[in-house]
Order: sequence, then structure tokens, then C-alpha cells
Amino acid sequence: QEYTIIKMELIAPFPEKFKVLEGKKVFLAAATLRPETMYGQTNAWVLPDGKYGAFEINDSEVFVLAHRAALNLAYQNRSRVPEKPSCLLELTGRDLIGLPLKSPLSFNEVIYALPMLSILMDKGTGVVTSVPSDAPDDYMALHDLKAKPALREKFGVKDEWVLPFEIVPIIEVPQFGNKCAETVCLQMKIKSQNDKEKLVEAKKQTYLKGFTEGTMIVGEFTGRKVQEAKPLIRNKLLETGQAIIYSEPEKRVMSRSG
Ligand code: ZZB
Repeated sequence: QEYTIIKMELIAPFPEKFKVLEGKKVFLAAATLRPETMYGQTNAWVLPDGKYGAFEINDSEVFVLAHRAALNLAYQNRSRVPEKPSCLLELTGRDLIGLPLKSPLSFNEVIYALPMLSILMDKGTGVVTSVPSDAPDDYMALHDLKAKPALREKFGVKDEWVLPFEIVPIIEVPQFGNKCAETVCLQMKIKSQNDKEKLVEAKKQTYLKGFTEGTMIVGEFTGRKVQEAKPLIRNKLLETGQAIIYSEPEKRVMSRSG
């Protein structure tokens, strides 16, 4: 699987726990398959109990991500020490909640890291960027946080990290409109981010429709099909140093014949 890692920059001044990183450029490293949706980011997602680390990618840049992803990156020439992850600071998802971030292409100039309970630590980087207009999981998780003060309280999430963030329409999809994820979640009567089976189905539908029939309605490639815009936007992000390529080694298949 080839992901694009989006470099979501931690805005200074850093909180106490992150002071050892001062002077470096620090990024939450979010793995995405949909770089063309970055205009619509409203927050980042982390797993509260997930183990993360702050790793030196080169002499000046630090990525916050899962240890396994740091190891993979080290073998892809993305570590200060060749083939060896260099961890400056051990972190948990809880340490990341509430960090203010500046993310490439996002219309929201400052967004925050928030808790999502379905984040997988053995997929991508364990950090996900949230696009509730086009990703059903993101739509439901943000909806839950907005609707449930008790959930915000449980994870120490301040109102101002969540409540001001509206869905940003970025892609028009025939029959689904410009808030594709919301449309599908409402149609399927999905109740919360814990409605796992329905969300898998919703994701499938949205991916397919968005990719094959979607048209960009914002940004440099307004009016272009998503299929055309995707590689163009991805290349821009890569060329301008706002993103890097991340290849995820295939999961080992547990069969002798395979
Ligand atoms: C932004 C985005 C915008 C995404 C969208 C999707 C959609 P797949 O097909 O299952 O591999 N993701 C990445 N890493 C994780 C993780 N560790 N745990 C949970 N979710 C993760 O899906 C890849 C997508 O899953 C990635 O692309 C990321 O969310 C999320 F409009 O990034 B995406 C219809 C989906 N739309």
C-alpha cells in the first residue's frame, strides 16, 4: 500500500512535554490515500491509548507517529540515522490530544488533534487527518464529539477544539451532493463511530462514488474530476515538501500455500 504522509505542523510554543523538541520542526505524520481532500481538514485523529514517538526524520524535522511506522520509514531513507529509528520522546495519544496544527492545503488554518477510538496502530502511521465531508468515519467521530459533552470531558477535549469546526464542502458527487459522507451516514442511519459494520459499507460507497464520479469544487483544480486532480495535488504536496511517500510493507500472509 502506498500512502501519502501529510506533514501536519505543530504550532509553537510547544507544551511542556514537547519542550525538548524546541528548535526542530515537528509534524504529526498523517497517512492518507486521499490527498485531494486535504482542503477539507477539520482536525487530526489519534488513539488515546496508542503508543507514539517523536522521531528524527533528518537533522531538522521530527515526525510524531507509531513506532512501527518509524521503523518502516527508517528503511525508506527517512531517519536521521540510516535504517535506525531515532526516538527523541515517547508519547501516548493522550499527550497529543489538543495539539494545535497547521496542515497543508487546509482551509482551516489551525486544527487540533482529537481522540478517535477506531484508529488502528498497525496501519499507516496511527495518525489520521480528518475530512468529515468525504470520510464517513471522520464524519461520525466528529459528530460524536460535538453531540456528547461527556465524551469530550472523558478525553479532556476543549469545546473550542471541536465546536467551531463545520464540514467544508470540497467535492461534488452526483446524487450525494457536496457532503458525501454526511449523505451516506444519514441514508444508512449510522448512529455513532462505533457502528463498525455500517461504516465499512459507507466507506466503500463513498470511496467508489467520490473517486469515479466526484468533481473538485475548491482549490487549484476546481472543475476537474477527482481522478485527474488526485495525482496533480499529490505531486504538488510532494514537490513543495508538504508531504512524503510512505510505502507500507504487505502484511504477512498466514498460510503455507500462499
Ligand atoms: C483522509 C481521507 C479523506 C481518507 C477521505 C479517507 C477518505 P483504507 O482504504 O482502509 O486503507 N486511515 C489511515 N490510517 C488509519 C489508521 N491507522 N486507522 C484508521 N484509519 C486510518 O483507508 C485509508 C484511509 O483510512 C486513509 O485515507 C485514512 O483516511 C484512514 F475522504 O485520509 B483517509 C471514503 C474514505 N474517504
